[in-house]
Amino acid sequence: MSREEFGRRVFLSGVAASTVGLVALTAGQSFDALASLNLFAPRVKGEGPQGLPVNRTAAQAGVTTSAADPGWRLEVRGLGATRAYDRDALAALPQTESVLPIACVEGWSTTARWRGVRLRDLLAEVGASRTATIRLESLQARGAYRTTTMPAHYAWDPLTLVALEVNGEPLNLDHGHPARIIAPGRPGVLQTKWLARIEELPA
Ligand SMILES: Nc1nc2c(c(=O)[nH]1)N[C@H]1C(S)=C(S)[C@@H](COP(=O)(O)O)O[C@H]1N2
Ligand SMILES: [Mo]
Repeated sequence: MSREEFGRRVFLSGVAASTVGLVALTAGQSFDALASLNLFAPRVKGEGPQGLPVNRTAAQAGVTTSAADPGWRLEVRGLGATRAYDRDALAALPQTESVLPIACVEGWSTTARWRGVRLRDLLAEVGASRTATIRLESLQARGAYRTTTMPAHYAWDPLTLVALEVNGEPLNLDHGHPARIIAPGRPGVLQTKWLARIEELPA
């Protein structure tokens, strides 16, 4: 097991353990109890829509029009096949819930309950290789965070989602509507919002 893989397993088991503990402690309470999982106390706890801080708004990213466009499609491009999904098509696929943090280098971390389509399901649909690096691209036209590459072991992790919802509601525009990536063990900067394209890179 590589060092990176080991670190990730430790992280994942930590999430699993804290989730179990949380359920035990908060059975019957609202899920807002997750706010207590904030690791570094954000600038203002729970600040931002849907109980989650926003680092860059849709307006700041210049995507208010493109992200709200009913003609939006998520393009999934494998080396051998391409598919496109509108939001309804994504919502019609099997949905998975992942409880995962956004951990921003600016000094806050907030755990949320995400719901959406497993990235691995979309990759399998276009016949992507299980070892290929994946490129994620945002509607955002400019800026360092508009795109990221994801190693295969994150892309095929069953917790990694193309999220459509957070904390029981459709994603707010500022949190990445219509769809964003949420993956375990990756810094916030790599959790790409306002997804436009998912691409299998050549080996
Ligand atoms: N397209 C895009 N995705 C992005 C960003 C961005 O500026 N543009 N910021 C990243 C950073 S630094 C963080 S911490 C998280 C914050 O997600 P949130 O605003 O939904 O809390 O989004 C990430 N995804
Ligand atoms: Mo961030």
